Amino acid sequence: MFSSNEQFKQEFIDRVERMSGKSFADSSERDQYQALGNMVREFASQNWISTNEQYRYSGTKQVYYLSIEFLLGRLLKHNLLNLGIEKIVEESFTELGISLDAIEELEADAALGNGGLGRLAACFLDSLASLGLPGHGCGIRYKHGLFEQKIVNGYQVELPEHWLRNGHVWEVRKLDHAVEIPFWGHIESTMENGRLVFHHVNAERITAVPYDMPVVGYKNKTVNTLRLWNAEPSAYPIHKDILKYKRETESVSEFLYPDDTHDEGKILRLKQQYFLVSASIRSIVRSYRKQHISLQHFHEHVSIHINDTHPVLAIPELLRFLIDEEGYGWDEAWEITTKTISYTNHTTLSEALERWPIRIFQPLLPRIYLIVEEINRRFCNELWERYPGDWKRIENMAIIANEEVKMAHLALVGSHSVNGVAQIHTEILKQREMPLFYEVFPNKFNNKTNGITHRRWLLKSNPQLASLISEAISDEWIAKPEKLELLMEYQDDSLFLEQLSKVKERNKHKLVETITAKTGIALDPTSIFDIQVKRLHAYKRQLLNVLHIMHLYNRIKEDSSFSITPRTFIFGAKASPGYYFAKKVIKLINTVAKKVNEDSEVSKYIRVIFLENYRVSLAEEIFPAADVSEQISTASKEASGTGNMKFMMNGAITLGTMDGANVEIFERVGNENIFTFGLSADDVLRLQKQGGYRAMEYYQHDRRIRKVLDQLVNGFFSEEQNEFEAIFDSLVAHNDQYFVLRDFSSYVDVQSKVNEAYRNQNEWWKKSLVNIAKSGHFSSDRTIQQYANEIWRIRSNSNVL
Ligand code: F58
Repeated sequence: MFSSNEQFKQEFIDRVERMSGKSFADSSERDQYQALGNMVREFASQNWISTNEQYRYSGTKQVYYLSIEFLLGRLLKHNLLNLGIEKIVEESFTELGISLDAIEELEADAALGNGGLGRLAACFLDSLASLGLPGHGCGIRYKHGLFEQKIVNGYQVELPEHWLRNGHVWEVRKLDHAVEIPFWGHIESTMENGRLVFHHVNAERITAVPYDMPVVGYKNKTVNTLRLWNAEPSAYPIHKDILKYKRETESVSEFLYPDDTHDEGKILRLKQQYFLVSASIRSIVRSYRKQHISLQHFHEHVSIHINDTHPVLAIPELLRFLIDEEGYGWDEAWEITTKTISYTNHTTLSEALERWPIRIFQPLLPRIYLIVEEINRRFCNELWERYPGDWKRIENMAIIANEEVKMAHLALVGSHSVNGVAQIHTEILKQREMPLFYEVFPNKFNNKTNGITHRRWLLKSNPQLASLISEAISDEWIAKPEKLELLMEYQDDSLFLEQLSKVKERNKHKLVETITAKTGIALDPTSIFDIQVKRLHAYKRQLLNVLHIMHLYNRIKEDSSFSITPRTFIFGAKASPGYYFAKKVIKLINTVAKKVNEDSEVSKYIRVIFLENYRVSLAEEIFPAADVSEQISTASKEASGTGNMKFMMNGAITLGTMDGANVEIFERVGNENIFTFGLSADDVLRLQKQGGYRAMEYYQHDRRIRKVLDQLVNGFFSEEQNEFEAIFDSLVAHNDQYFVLRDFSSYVDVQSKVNEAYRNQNEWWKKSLVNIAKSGHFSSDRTIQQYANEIWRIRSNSNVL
């Protein structure tokens, strides 16, 4: 389309003027952003249409990835890169005196997710399209994405996020594909031609309107679709109070994770979940129907994947569709459904498994509830035949028990594949968390270790490293990330290692500029950049990191001969708004940061930064600048982690527990290229069974721990005396469920090994190089290819490529 810079510039200028109604000279950066975005989307549209046509005519099997979260971040540069037009745009902009970076800044992050689970979905979409695989996303078009975080006086304050304020150039509203979703009301049944037929009477209907976004594959002409559903009032409301109905309807796609501490919030979340799956299944069937009349072979042409249990109602909804709307009998409908649906589990924390009270579920989704009851009845009967008299086991495995619907049980029973997201996680699911289900369905369980898209997390966000790599081993690694391994040849090439260190230095400078501009705090780019960025959660143990910093502070103060390699500790994390403990940890990090940074003696060695509003676009600046990647979860609790992979790919060294994907990073880079510490997952699980360890003894007998913990409550930080009492209590009074004090000593030791290691620069950059070289395995292309081959059984459509 753009054969030369001249042609691009002319079209761009015309477009800016046509869209803004201003002369190009008078146009604003926003006008330019809008024009560029539109041009790029139109450009992608040609391939979007042809990809859809190819899929339709070839009848190739399609996969739909249903997820309550898609943490996309910005799309402009990503799309330019994947379409292969970033060079022409960059050069033309330079000629026009426009900064592409400044234009990119105008795009709001699409933050329709809160962490790894949502970002994984976004990486998967990129890999599906880039591998030419027919895979599409289905989600919700939340009006407000994840809240914007402000830090006020050290505390997290949440502000509503407005990514749609200026519209979103990448989406296309498809009103003609809207569908109606029923809630509430009641079910009546009649006999018709010898069949029991169910009618949903007096239902309140919500219109689901799709907004489609193109998902552009990397230079391969494939453009898949991310379909996000918007909730709108139905044209035929039965409600008397129209305003109330409108408000309630729109609230369904208003917020990601509404507060569910009360029933109203719970109802809204469940409504969102059914809204997503029902709308998606209707649209999937509609598209399937363009080539097939009967749904008998649906599972041979369609795979539906559910990302965690949030979309698990896809199981009863597909059954309902087949039985109520298509007239299938239960057994046939059940077979089609289970063969269509596969499920990923993302947590070992049993408290995180979703359950819905019947009193909420049944009235909101009366027909779906009847179907879940029937699934449960049949499943319990089967169990009874297999384990006669074993009531306890059946109760533990039932889908409905203790007045609740257990969503994970529904997913395990109603799908043909259940996967964990790292080897250790899958083993824990099989052996410890779901052993009863593993015994019944051993063949359903499988592992798919997570991955990240190397195109966004290396090629786009760290262009200098990408070029250095390509100069050395050619750019073959972009299509085949496992080729990064060729870098191993440069382990002893001191010139290459020197260049690697220079790239890191420049990335650190860039991050320092961003931080200083935001906080006014000057940082030393020659210090070790030690970074922990992730959701704030007790099991991720940001607390262990900050307790260690407090300990370092004490060491520097106590012992004038104590010297360490200067280190900058950087944190970024959002705490869920209702999570009291997590918010206290944020306050503690900020309090310690202030004390450290303002102390001239201590700040010679260490500095602490809490980066406000951690999000995808900020992450893209952070990973390339890291030396040390903090992955310090209590072993057995982090299902996989994906930040660990992003750090590794950018040459940071992992400092971590043997948890989640850290274990597989360890296996690949070897002991000398990673710093591990702490209890193993087996230790933790064994101790937990015995009721934990004695945290109080560690407090009493380790004077380093005692000193730090006392400082939490003795006013040392000149804060209110009881500010950090809850943290102190979690460790001592409540016996430290996350083994923070137990792992403290081991963590201090490994941290001092990091200091030592950094002193030998040549060795350090060698470690860094090995990490980059071994990171290709953690590309989501590998992960997606495994899902495609082993679960979905889809193939790339070679005509599309
Ligand atoms: C994350 N889960 C896991 N959940 O914690 C992480 O280990 C894994 O790498 C990642 O999934 C991808 O598999 C996660 O992000 C959530 O955000 C929950 C969503 C529902 C509300 C509670 C948090």
